[in-house]
Amino acid sequence: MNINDFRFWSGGALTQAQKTTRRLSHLKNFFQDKGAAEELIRSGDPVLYEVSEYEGGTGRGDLRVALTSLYPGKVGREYHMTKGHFHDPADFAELYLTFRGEGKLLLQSERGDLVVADMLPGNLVHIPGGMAHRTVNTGPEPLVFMGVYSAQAGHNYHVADETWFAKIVVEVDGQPVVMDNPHRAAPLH
Ligand code: S6P
Ligand code: ZN
Repeated sequence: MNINDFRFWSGGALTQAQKTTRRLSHLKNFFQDKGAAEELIRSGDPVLYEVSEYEGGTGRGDLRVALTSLYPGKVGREYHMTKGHFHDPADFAELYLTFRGEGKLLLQSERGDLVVADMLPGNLVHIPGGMAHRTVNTGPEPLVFMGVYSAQAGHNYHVADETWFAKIVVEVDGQPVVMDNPHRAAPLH
């Protein structure tokens, strides 16, 4: 199953997706190994993920649905991941449902409190308001998941470099390991 296999019905009609493609060149500041990132960008600039967003109205109480396909691979020893963001306003929650693949969801507050959830087919994860969220694909297949959130939520990407999240997800002896981020900036208090 991939994101193009889904169809969104709203108001009795099929609705077109708004599509976004994220290549490594857009995310090079987020990975630890800048040399590995530059090399991969020079040799083709891989697509890391694609997102299809659907809107069921824009009013108070309306919902938006986003389907993401995060492709497998690594930059250095770090697995492919999304940029990560807070919602704007930050207190809007989200619900993730994984359809395919395997990965980790990092959830981190502005103070630096972090929890990790497993993304596996059938796992529903509640992302409370006030938690930045980043997805990491630790498996050999695309990680395909859906997020449902308020149509009035924007996205705040001030987590935009390799220093913000307290943990990184890397391959060690063929296995995914969640470890402390060696470039972590001092948390805000
Ligand atoms: C939207 C939801 C997802 C992400 C997508 C890409 O609130 O959390 O649709 O936008 O997975 O991640 P990012 O961090 O690049 O927006
Ligand atoms: Zn989100």
